[in-house]
Amino acid sequence: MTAPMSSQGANQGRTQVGIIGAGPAGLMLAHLLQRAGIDCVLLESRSRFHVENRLRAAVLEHDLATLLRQVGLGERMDRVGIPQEGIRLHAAPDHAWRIDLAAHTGRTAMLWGQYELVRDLIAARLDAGAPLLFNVDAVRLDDLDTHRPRINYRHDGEVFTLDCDFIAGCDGFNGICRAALPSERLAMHQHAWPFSWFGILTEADPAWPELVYGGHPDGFALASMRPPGLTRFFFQCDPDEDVHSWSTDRIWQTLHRRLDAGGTSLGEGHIIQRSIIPLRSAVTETMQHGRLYLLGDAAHLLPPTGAKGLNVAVHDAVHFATAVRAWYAQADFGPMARFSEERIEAIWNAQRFCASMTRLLHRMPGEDSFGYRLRLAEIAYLAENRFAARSFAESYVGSANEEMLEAYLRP
Ligand code: RFL
Ligand code: PHB
Repeated sequence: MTAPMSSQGANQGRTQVGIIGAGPAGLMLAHLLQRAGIDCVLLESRSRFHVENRLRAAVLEHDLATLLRQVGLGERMDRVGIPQEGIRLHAAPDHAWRIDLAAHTGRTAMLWGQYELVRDLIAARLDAGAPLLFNVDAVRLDDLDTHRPRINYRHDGEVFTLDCDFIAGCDGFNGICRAALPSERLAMHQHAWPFSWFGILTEADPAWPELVYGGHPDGFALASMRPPGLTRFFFQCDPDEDVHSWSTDRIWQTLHRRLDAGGTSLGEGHIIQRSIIPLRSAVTETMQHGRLYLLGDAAHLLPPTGAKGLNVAVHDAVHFATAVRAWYAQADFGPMARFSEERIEAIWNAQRFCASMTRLLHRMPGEDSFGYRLRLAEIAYLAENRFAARSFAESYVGSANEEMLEAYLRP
């Protein structure tokens, strides 16, 4: 596809919403705006292959799975995705609990790989003939506090400009958009956790039909899955660990020790991919400057223990699309003006949940036997006390978003 242009001149284009970054936030925003008849151009710095094969997240909240069905993205998810009616908590080798998400909330989570969602969104956009440019680098944003903010980008060695009504910065944590906010308007609250995750993808059938979160005295571990028949494991490791210094035997020994419980042992298989993932939390306040809005990881990071990063990114997109619609349909700027404040409140709630799960299940450096027994008592209380389990289940499957989704879906 060639770069969008208009009569304004060679290498100069115009759109209503310029979107930088084709991750879940940017792609979902483009999909929702397109459905509402609002014109947008999506610019992505990486190749289509790269974006469609990034492993990343997998757990979708109940409402987001519902939304995907309602906006024409549910068919493959319902055929191939794995609904999660419960999750398991292990404190191997003696303790294994299950939290029944469906019984506590009447709702379920959906295990649907982020790359699958991204593939469906890209296919829908390209099938509709809507502009989505890969291998393009947004390099500079201009005139953000005017009515005509502009994106300057490079494509095939040439420089282009795109005039917009609004710019959505969906370019992840290392993109250019957050840096375009004036530093005096920006507060960054961030925390680097003192451990990382070692992640592998393996050709092994999952031993458990549901996600297993392990809180072992040695440290955290997690068994997840990717259909068909792949298992995704993670375990806590030191932050300065080298992925190559772990032999295959040592990886499996660590996983067995931290996850096997209740007489069940995880299945081993050929390891297709291995990586080390640092755990970081961050919240950017504010998420807006002039006509630039930050969405998804561009504005916040959550430790993956609570499985909220993808969900929060897609909620940002739904919320922003609703606000943009109100602007074009009713000239009502209220929702745009409230976007940052409303999202930041929701993001801190997601941070609360992810941080509490991270503290509960990971071994802090220097933890003694008292510290571990206290964590074990907390894990047991969470799993066995029905009020605690219900509160956990509500946060995990997602709550309090129904009104917003209804507002979006209302014609
Ligand atoms: P993304 O996905 O990082 O996409 C940003 C896109 O912007 C592009 N880009 C640019 N494009 C044009 N010009 C520039 N100058 C650009 N600079 C960057 C990038 O190439 C990229 O394509 O951000 P987005 O859309 O905000 O999505 C966020 C999610 O990807 C992220 O929050 C989740 O993956 C986090 N996460 C999880 N979230 C969940 O909700 N549930 C989970 O189960 C879950 N598990 C996880 C996770 C993240 C993980 N890692 C790898 C940190 C598990 C892991 C291991
Ligand atoms: C995953 O399958 O990638 C996954 C699942 C649950 C999490 C984090 C990652 O909390």
